[in-house]
Amino acid sequence: MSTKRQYKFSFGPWNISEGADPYGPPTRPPQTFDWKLGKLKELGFDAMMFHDDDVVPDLDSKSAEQMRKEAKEVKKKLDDAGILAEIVAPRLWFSPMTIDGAYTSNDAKARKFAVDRSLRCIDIAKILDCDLIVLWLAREGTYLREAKNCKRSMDFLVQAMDKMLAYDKKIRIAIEPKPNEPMDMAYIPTMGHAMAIAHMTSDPKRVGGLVETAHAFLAGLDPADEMEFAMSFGKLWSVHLNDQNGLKFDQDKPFGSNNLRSAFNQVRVLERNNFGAKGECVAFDVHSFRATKTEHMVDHLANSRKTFLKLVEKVRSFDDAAAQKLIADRNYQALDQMVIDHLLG
Ligand code: XLS
Ligand code: MG
Repeated sequence: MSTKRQYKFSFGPWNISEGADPYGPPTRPPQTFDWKLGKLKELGFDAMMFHDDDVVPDLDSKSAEQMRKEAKEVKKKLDDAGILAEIVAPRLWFSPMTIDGAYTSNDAKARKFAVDRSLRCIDIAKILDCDLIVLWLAREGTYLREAKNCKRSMDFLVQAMDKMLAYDKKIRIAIEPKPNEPMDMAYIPTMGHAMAIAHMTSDPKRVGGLVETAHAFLAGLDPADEMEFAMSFGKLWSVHLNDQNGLKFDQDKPFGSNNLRSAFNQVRVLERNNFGAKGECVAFDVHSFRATKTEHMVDHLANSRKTFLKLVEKVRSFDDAAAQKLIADRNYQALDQMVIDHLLG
């Protein structure tokens, strides 16, 4: 294994899941936070990503003092394990307040709830020594476009982010685009939309992006291009690597499980843009298959990391000079076969 630049890896407590889906109950027993943290360390990961209520369960029912107490307890566990908190995301999609949207709800009370909850998320992040807030805009969209007004929704999103940027001068926001699910049509579906709205905020240099492989596929886009587009702005601040088999519900399959050529190109763009050099983590936002047995319930994380590292070696051993000669000769058939041969070799 090359000893060149190393990557830092991350996953969230929700990535060790019990296998329930909309059509059936759990197939595996729930595990404790301590068990999951122990497994994260055992598997050679460096950081954990969080929703705010992964740190402080039932957050909306907790006082500021209780929230701080519980967040400090988690921080101590992370410190004792030598594990970083990579990101904290406000989980705005469960509350009855956000049934019709959070930041872009038609109801001003819901919009206020969403911002207030996001400021508490920032409080939690600060206690975990984390400066990166991820906004996956789960409920920002519509079931029918006539119910909302896109320009008004963009104004609401900018206002919400401006309140977060004003609340704490160090915090950064990474928008995680997704074109749908749970909404029929989401706002901010791609990295292009995320970069555009970032430039409408009061402090654009503190608003960047996070690309999730499956979300790019769901938008009919190439995840590697979405990543390199964000990196062309210097604004790819995390990635959620996983995989997806076609345009259906977000499968969060293990990295490389379906689209190995795409996985190779995702790693290739991260490599050539020195992703991670400023502390960015490679996170695997993956789930076990529902049929996975309890004794194998973290293997999808170990496998995703193993596949990533094998592809790093494939990228580093790819004959770029030979590829450049074929490109100069516009011999793309040979280039195509060269990549295939390299991946199969
Ligand atoms: C869902 C998102 C979610 C965020 C964190 O599709 O990927 O997992 O990354 O809430
Ligand atoms: Mg994700």
